[in-house]
Amino acid sequence: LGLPPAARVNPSKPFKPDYNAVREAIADILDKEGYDDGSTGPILVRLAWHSSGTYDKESGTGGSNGATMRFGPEAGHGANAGLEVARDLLEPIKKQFPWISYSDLWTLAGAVAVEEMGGPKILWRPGRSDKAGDACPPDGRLPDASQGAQHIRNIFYRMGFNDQEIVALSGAHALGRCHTDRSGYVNPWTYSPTTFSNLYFTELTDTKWKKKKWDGPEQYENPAGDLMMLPTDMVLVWDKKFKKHVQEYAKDQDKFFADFAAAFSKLLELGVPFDSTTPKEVAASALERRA
Ligand code: HIF
Repeated sequence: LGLPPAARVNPSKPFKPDYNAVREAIADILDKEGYDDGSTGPILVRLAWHSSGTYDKESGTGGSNGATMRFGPEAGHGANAGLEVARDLLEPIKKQFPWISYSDLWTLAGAVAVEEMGGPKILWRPGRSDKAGDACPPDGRLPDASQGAQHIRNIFYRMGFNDQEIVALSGAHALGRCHTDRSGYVNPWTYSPTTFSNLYFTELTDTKWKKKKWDGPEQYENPAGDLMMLPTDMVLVWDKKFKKHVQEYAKDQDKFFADFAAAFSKLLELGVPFDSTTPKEVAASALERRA
């Protein structure tokens, strides 16, 4: 019938997927004592982004539809180092709700993580289906942190984003940290890496960033040496067109939240062939339910 197995159990009771239950289950795995800064939220945001950011608007390939990072070629791409941690975290939830596709689950996890860490509501709707390993996008679709403004534009314009959206998305680096054993870089971008805020932009504009003296890859550090910026982060203040948006978001957190929510939702939906009848939002967020 093409229906999920659960739909066939009791034909008199039509199967209705409970996305709110999945949201609750995701919210419940975020706090994790002893892991990084105490939250798995940041790495779930990174998984949602890396599974979506392979999209190429010309060929229509890549993007979140497919969850092809389950397979060897894509899981092994250098940019995805460490993301097995996030995929493994979601595996018990996939087992608990076998009717949800990995691609819907990974993107929903990113949206729920942003919301639960204090960020804006991210409009999310289901409709992604999982593809086989031969649908893996080629390596090199995700950005390289050691490069400059032209590279960032090439990568994000290929997905269909503009300069303002690039800067808005970049505010997600308020979250999480770099790991020497994953990317080679070290440290978080802000002092509140488990709270979604506009601190990334205030750090960029207010702090004196200097090139870090070490054997590792080129990165920038604050005077205390405990916060970091990647070369691709510094580009946002070195490039005048990017910088004006950085300054706006540093001053106006509400504007940042609204623009981030729009751009992140767009990112998670790139290349997804939604049925035109799918409502833009199917479920209240876990946060709203708990309120
Ligand atoms: Fe990241 N990003 N990102 N990123 N990223 C890292 C970590 C996170 C780039 C590079 C890196 C975005 C854009 C870019 C998050 C979310 C987003 C790391 C460190 C690198 C090197 C990985 C590690 O060592 O563990 C580059 C070059 C980007 C293009 C400018 C997005 C906008 C900011 C799209 C985005 O949402 C998150 C969250 C993390 C933290 C992960 C963690 O484990 O804590």
